[in-house]
Amino acid sequence: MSATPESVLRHDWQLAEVEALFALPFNDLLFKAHSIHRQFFDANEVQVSSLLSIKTGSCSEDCGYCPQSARYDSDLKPEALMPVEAVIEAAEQAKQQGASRFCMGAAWRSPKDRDIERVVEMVQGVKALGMETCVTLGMLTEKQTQALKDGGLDYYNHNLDTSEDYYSEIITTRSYQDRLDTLERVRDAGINVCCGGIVGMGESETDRSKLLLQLATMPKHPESVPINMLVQVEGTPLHGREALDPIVFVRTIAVARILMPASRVRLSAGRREMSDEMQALCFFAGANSIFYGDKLLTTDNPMTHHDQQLFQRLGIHMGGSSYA
Ligand code: SAM
Ligand code: DTB
Ligand code: SF4
Repeated sequence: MSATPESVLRHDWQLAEVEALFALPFNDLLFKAHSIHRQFFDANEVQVSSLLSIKTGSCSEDCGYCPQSARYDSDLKPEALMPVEAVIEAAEQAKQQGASRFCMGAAWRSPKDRDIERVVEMVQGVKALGMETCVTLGMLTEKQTQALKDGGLDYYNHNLDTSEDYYSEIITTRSYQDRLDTLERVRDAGINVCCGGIVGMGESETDRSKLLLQLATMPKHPESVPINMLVQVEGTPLHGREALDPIVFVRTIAVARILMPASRVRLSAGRREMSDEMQALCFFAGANSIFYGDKLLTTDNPMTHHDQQLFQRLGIHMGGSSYA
């Protein structure tokens, strides 16, 4: 992103324009998205991030998709915040596999100040390996955000998940505005923003358009935009939702690429349920980042050797830097 002047990026997208993109014939949409992708990025390069759940389960929130909520019976074993050394060891392994960024996720509504101290030690240890760092810890205060920035954190992940209209159908224990407030704090502190959402939760086409519109009309586009396909976990309220048409998923990636041309669009959760061919279409449509490693936070991801083979078959190379 650093090489792209803000002036070439639009922040004034209108809902009708986004809906018109979604409605384009598939080939026209993909051609447009791919052409834009090539103007901003090496079309054969994909950035890879690995995930680790540093604190698992027992979360007080009621996010309807999430196996880590204490309210649902998802068969998950809760685990306290990990020791720093174990986290660094996991990061080392991810680096050996080829990951350039290490993302640490905690099942918190919001962290306590003493948690932040330990997370900062993790960030420093992972950075010392030469990897980029990302954490996702829930809502932050200004003081906590500053502590993370001072500790050298590169990215903060905080997803909007869906449109403001649909949000209360999925989560009732916090508001859309709470999310926006944390995102603003992160941006103001000078930490790169990783923000996206989940599709396949039963939302409408307009909800998907509104989510992307919300992201693309932020004063600065998020540097990373994860597009997750709902991973359906037994015991969660969203288990059993009708699966999203894969073509609509590819369209969502393409529209994200067009609206936010200089951002990394991440083909995130849900790849295990996708065919190789569908993933190839997503890369053509503008996805240029993935979560890599056998596990997401608590659910399975494709095996690394499978992803390596897929990249080889597609002539894709793993990118080191997250910037264009
Ligand atoms: N507790 C923090 C929070 O919610 O911001 C950080 C961890 S939370 C697990 C990180 C993100 O994972 C969520 O915002 C959501 O977008 C995504 N996520 C969780 N469960 C998912 C699922 N079953 N399928 C797809 N994405 C999911
Ligand atoms: C994001 O957008 N997706 C990741 C990461 N950011 C933190 C999490 C996906 C979680 C999928 C369900 C699980 O494994 O628990
Ligand atoms: Fe908790 Fe985050 Fe899961 Fe929501 S998404 S239940 S806040 S871990």
